[in-house]
Amino acid sequence: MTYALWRSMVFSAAEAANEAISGALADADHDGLSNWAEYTLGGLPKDFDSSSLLPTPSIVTVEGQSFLALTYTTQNGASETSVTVQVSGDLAAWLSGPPHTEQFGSPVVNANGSTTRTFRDTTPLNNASQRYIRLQMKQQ
Ligand SMILES: [Ca+2]
Repeated sequence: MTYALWRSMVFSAAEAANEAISGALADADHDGLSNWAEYTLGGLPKDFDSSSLLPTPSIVTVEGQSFLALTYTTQNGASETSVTVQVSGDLAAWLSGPPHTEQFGSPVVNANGSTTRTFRDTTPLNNASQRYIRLQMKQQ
């Protein structure tokens, strides 16, 4: 589903024609998530629902070592967006993909068709003075 199709489904015709309401960077419900993030994460852009959509950080243990992890859910069929978990030791250089991050556990397909995934940092917390993790969403 393209952003344009989603936009036409979740907004009225008048709202869909108004960039300030339904544009990708607008936040129609003022919940802190842009419409693009709502499209990516399966939100309802006219419901104040960001708290249930935000990625969830955690610490996971692998072979006795602790790692930062991030769990997030994406809307299936959001065809124009890509999601990447990124890690950093200094908030300046953000890295993703092998060898910096790896999937933790298997993806879970939810009853509503969305998919929940967890990715973890590959740098152990015990070996680093600081580690950070975030979710990047971008148009593809
Ligand atoms: Ca919003």
